[in-house]
Amino acid sequence: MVQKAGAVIISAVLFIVLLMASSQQKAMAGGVGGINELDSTDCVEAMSDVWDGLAILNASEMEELVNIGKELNEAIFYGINGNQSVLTAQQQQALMNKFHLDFGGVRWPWTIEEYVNSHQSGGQTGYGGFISSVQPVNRDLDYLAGLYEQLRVTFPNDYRVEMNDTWGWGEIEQLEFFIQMFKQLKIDAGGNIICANFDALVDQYIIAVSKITRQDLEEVGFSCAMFQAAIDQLTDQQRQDLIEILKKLGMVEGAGIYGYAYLEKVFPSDPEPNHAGSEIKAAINNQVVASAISASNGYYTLGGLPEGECQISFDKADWSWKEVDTPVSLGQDEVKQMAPVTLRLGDMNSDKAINILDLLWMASKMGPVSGESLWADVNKDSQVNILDLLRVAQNIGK
Ligand SMILES: [Ca+2]
Ligand SMILES: [Ca+2]
Repeated sequence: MVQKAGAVIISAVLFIVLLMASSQQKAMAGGVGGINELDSTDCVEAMSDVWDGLAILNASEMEELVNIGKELNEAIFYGINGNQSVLTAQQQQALMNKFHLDFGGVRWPWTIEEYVNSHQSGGQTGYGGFISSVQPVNRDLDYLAGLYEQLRVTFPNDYRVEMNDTWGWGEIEQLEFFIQMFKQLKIDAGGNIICANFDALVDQYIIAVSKITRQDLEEVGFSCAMFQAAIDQLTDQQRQDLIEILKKLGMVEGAGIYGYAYLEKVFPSDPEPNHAGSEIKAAINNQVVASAISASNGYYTLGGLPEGECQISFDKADWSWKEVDTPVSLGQDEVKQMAPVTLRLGDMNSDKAINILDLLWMASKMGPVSGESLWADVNKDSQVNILDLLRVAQNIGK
């Protein structure tokens, strides 16, 4: 669930940028006969809501957004941070066959970077210039039209022609899709794209207005899940940055928490454990309202929470971990960082305490491991003996 959340956020951003790029590309396609082209300045004016939204970001946030866009595109086609590509080789082949699109065709973040570094607005280059250009007062339409044209040519000609002629999803449709995604796509505070929302936008602004079918999109891997998977490959910091930026853009719905849930080492000299698999649940009046699973480094995000008080529990089912409970109070749409939590070894009877009852239970399981005595073998040497009891005794009262 954590990964899903992150992916959603990234997806939204990526989607937006891609749409933007598509729109721009088509606008640039003006020179190609038969394609229904748009004037770049008209496109830029049609995107006023997008510029209004981006105008509240500062230069470093905009730069981070573009950099995250790069990471997402690389995740989709190549994989990042030790992961495999989100799209399979087969899906990438289908994407090329159907839409003439590959990694080279989605270079929009690099295009934006090159453009802002080589053009000025408001006397500034770089992302400061971009942010200056999108301000509602004295919006720099010439600068933005130039950027739009660069983005348009980033997309391959074959893609532009194919989308227009074969699929009937031309520049006008692509621009509208992009604008609506920017205005309507939502993620939760845990970074999960709200897929029902995503799918509704795809239905309304792709399927309903073109010859592209759901099956076509599935074959090329284009889905809410794909964008989520790309978000999942970001670093924790990038994911958190993305949530914060999208929150500023009004794309985050509901409150949420994030942080780290660690598993205790059996011995201090042990290597760092794999912290994956702890379940983090939020409950109100003992009713679970949301849950997430920690990643291998312990990171989790949990979104979709209402304003007010709720109880957060941390536990892991596969061993004798002691559940940790902590209350949290959230404001409307607040995203709160939680203190790190460490699950401790030794709560054999799952009563949320480590005490003599747990030691007595272990003592009744002494000998070679079999069945439920597996839990009592905390040092995993296949024997339940005094070493295990001594280790759990260290955690009494913790
Ligand atoms: Ca206990
Ligand atoms: Ca043992």
